[in-house]
Amino acid sequence: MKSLYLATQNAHKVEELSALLGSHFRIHSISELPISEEIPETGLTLAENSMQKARYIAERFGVTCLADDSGLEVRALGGAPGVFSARYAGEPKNDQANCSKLIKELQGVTDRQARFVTVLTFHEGGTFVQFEGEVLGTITQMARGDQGFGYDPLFEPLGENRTFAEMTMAEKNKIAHRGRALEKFKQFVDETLLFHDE
Ligand code: ITT
Repeated sequence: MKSLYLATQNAHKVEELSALLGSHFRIHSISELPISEEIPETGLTLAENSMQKARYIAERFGVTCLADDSGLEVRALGGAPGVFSARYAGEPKNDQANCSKLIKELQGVTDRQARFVTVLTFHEGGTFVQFEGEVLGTITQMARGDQGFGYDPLFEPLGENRTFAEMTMAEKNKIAHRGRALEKFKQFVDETLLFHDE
């Protein structure tokens, strides 16, 4: 089975990605690599940042890796926080402060439509390929639930009356942005048969 490094410093992403990829790869976290600094993210789009994270790890350590850049886009806020989702309330990254800011920004706003988007970058031997996944939903008036991470307590996917934070990881993974992008990646892996011999 081929080794795959997850080019993320977010433990929740590692958990979600590992749960869905474990049968395809021997999964490694980059906490196993000698890296203490934050991986730079200076792009203006999710695709750029995802690529930047994958290249940073692939080029420094010569490993096959998968990076994830994700964001929440809120229609009434013109797509914000978007690519700035992790630091919406400023430095240092803080999920609770981000959620509080979002609730405040949407006070009295009736259009609550939003979407989560993930761009995955698979980097191997100097080449790369990207996969996108999205999920549509609405932003609730108040935080609900204690599962997941980030904006999960405020996001109710379309057709559901629970937020992502009120679902198990398996329930969220089935319908969420990251799970959908991963399904495309797994299909690519199966179709290209690149990894079946190792
Ligand atoms: P890495 O860059 O190390 O992967 P990060 O947390 O900084 O970790 P991003 O740059 O992709 O990741 O930031 C995305 C932010 O969007 C993240 O911090 C959360 O606030 C939010 N987010 C992403 N996916 C989410 C999800 O599935 N549920 C809730 N919030 C999510």
